[in-house]
Amino acid sequence: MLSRIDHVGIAVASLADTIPLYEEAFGLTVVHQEDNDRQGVREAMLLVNNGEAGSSYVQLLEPLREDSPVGKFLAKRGPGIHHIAYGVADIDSALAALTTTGFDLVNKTPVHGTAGSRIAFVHPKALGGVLTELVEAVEGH
Ligand code: CMX
Ligand code: CO
Repeated sequence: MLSRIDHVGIAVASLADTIPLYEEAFGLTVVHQEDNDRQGVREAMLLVNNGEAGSSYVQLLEPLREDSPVGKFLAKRGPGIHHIAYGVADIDSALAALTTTGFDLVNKTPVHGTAGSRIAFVHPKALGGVLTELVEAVEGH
């Protein structure tokens, strides 16, 4: 079902303060930045690798609102790893399979993700405390 690790989502208080750390430490560059109002985040995608199965990224997430998932996470736990995201070729069939096997989905149908991708989250309580995102990327991302 999974084709790759698409990204690791990291909660940060400030994109402006954190992006330079990844540039300096690993020479990564921001290849995409957007506000996703529905998710309550301003995000920066830093490319790690373009692989055969698709690309992988570090996703830095700054909250747009205190009552958003990332805003609440920062208040409770501070900055750090927020979620892991796996690439899938067909998110509809992946969600159907998870529903059949009884996993608690945050999104029962896909919602809008980075750069026009279709995404859905599995609840962290269902996967040993790890918030997990599935990503069906747009061709070329
Ligand atoms: N990782 C692991 N556990 C998490 C978590 C995370 N990122 N976020 C919340 N939790 C845990 C909390 O610690 C808490 O556990 P306890 O009950 O043991 O204290 C429990 O989940 C409930 O936490 P909460 O703060 O009350 O949060 P909510 O129930 O309101 O929301 C969740 C939790 C997963 C439904 C919400 O964070 C969500 O909808 N996440 C998916 C959307 C998202 O994260 N969007 C931002 C990223 C966008 C992107 O990647 O593009
Ligand atoms: Co993500």
